[in-house]
Formats: sequence, structure tokens, C-alpha cells
Amino acid sequence: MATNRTFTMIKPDAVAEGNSGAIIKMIEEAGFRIVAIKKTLLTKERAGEFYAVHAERPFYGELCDYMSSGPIIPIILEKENAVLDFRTLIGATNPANAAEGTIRKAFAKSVQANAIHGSDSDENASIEGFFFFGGIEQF
Ligand code: RTP
Ligand code: MG
Repeated sequence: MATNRTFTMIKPDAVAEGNSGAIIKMIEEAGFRIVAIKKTLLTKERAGEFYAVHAERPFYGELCDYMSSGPIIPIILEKENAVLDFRTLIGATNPANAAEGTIRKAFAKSVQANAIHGSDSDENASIEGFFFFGGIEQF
């Protein structure tokens, strides 16, 4: 299986509660290598741009408020089969449906404040990585 990359973001609830270290530990123990990482804040406008695919959904406004409510930690990761394996590691969007051993099972508070993002395709992983990191940072 080819080594490839995915993009993740530790969301405001998990950063604010001091869970980022434990989440990064789970990610590394699952075999992902950190390519790029930082702590930053999204404005509501930039959160809206990141989640533009959901612009017509009823939860879009609340999602943009939540994603701009505090610092986030965007990360580019590398592993064999990265996108699919990472979606498995984070678990279902709604923590009530998240499997044991997943990051959302351990740390998500609600369907919105669900601790972590994971790209849903190779193409989106690349687009989302470049949303936060310049090419020179993606070594
Ligand atoms: P993500 O994009 O953040 O990795 O999450 P996902 O693929 O599991 O879920 P998606 O459908 O893409 O939704 C994006 C984020 O929007 C929030 N959400 N709120 N209130 C609601 O019903 C609702 N549904 C989704 C969550 O923060 C979700 O992760
Ligand atoms: Mg999604």
C-alpha cells in the first residue's frame, strides 16, 4: 500500500480542555508521522471557507462559530493508507456512534464539539494541508 498524507485539525474543545497531547500520542502510536504542525486561530470567515462544502447545511453557522471559538492545531500526517486509516482512528462524527478506541470516543463532547477533523479524500487532504501550510513546511 502506498504511503500518503492526510490532514487533521484538533478542534477548539479538545485544545481548550488540554487534550491535544493525549490526542497526538494516540495519532503517533497508530503509526502516523507528523509532517507539519502548529497552533493557530481561525476567524469565522476562514472557518467558513474551510467548511464551504457544508454552506447549505443547517448547522453551518454554528459550525463556523464553534471552529473560530478558540485555538486549533492543524496537522499534516503521513502513513500508508493515511486518509482511510485516519478516519477509522477518529471514529464516527457523532461520539454516540464512535467505536471504542477511537479519538472521538475518548474525547468528543457532542456531534459538533467532536475533538478532531479528518480529511475524507486524498484530494481534500492536499487542499486542506495547503489551506494552513506553505509548501516549504510540508517536508
Ligand atoms: P470533519 O469534516 O470535521 O472531519 O467531520 P466529519 O467528516 O466526521 O463530519 P462532516 O459531516 O464533514 O461535518 C463537519 C463537522 O460539522 C459538525 N457537525 N455538526 N450539528 C450537527 O448536526 C453537525 N453535524 C456535523 C461537526 O463538527 C463535524 O465534524
Ligand atoms: Mg468531513
